[in-house]
Amino acid sequence: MRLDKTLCWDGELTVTRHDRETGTSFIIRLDSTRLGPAAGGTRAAQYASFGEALDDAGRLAGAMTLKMAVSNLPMGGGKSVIALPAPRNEIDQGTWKRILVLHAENIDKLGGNYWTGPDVNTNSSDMDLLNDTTEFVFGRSTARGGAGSSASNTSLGVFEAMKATALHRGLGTLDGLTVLVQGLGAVGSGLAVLASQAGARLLVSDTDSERLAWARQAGHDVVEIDNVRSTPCDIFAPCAMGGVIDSAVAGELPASAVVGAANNILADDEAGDILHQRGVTYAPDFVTNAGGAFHLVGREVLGWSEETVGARTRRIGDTLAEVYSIAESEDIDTDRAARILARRRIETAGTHPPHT
Ligand code: NAD
Ligand code: PPY
Repeated sequence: MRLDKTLCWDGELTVTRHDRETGTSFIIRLDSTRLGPAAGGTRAAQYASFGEALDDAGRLAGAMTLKMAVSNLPMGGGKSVIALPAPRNEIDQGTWKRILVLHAENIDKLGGNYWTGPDVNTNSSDMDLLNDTTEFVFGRSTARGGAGSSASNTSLGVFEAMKATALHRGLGTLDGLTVLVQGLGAVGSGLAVLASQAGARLLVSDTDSERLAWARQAGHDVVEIDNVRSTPCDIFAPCAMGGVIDSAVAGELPASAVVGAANNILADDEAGDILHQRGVTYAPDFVTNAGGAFHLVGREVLGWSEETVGARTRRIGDTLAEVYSIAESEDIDTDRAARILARRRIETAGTHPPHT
């Protein structure tokens, strides 16, 4: 029997459903429950094929496992993908509500083995709606007793990662460095503000002209979408979508370091190695963007105060220092080094039964 690559995924469980009425496909992938129930957000997007959506969910779920482990959070990794029949902004409110109710039913059937949260194209109001049908939801609005948006804490974590990486790379503080932020959404805009306050010169890029208007007003220079990966900068910060650095881009990227919020920044296994060989320091995304997980899991599972969430998020720089030290001593790229650190933590933590 010849097996399709997409189906030879080595995570724990895949759940799929199709809704003929809206033309929507639903995917939930549980990569690992070794450290606790699988957790990870719900991404809503259009995909070229069902296979692509399935692959994306698998890669995103795998990144959640690594993120939780490397961050010492007592959760496993999972992710949901809602493959939409049209762009999100073209879907009317009634259809969107139906889509969320069906998704919530799927989550509920997993009985707490998977907890969702916000991701690209879903927010706290959507989490409130899911919570009408299922309890297994992080990131509801504060009015509904949830932790609310995780974006500002994610920005803080990426900012800490940027400072630690600049120091490690011998660039010093952010003062006077050129930082290129790709994607001025909830996380990227917060990061841009923090980096600018720290004295960085900002270059920014977004497909949404309204977001650029804000940046122009703040005095930041705009880079055309197609020129982002060829524009010289000290630190490149991908904060839009994943897969922005493949081997070809890695071979030419005119930056000294890459530190961003997007999940799965590297498009292939070779890209990390090529950056390493060229002396471009890559801060692994599942380490740098863990501020969102600290916020959601910290507030809603571990009972942390906002201060504790902030303090734990500021320690992302220490975790990165550990990653860079492993990379140097083993002479491997930083993505591999971070995976080693995460796996060590998974292996030493043992197996946790679901719901604990
Ligand atoms: P968002 O949707 O608020 O922002 C994304 C921004 O990127 C938007 O402004 C969009 O217009 C822009 N964009 C899309 N395609 C682009 C392109 N080709 N070039 C330039 N800009 C483009 O999302 P967000 O919450 O800010 O998250 C950003 C990234 O960080 C996502 O990949 C997300 O998975 C990841 N992330 C977010 C969190 C969180 O707490 N929000 C946590 C971890 C990881
Ligand atoms: C992410 O950090 O990529 C997420 O998907 C957000 C999240 C984090 C922890 C639990 C649920 C969702």
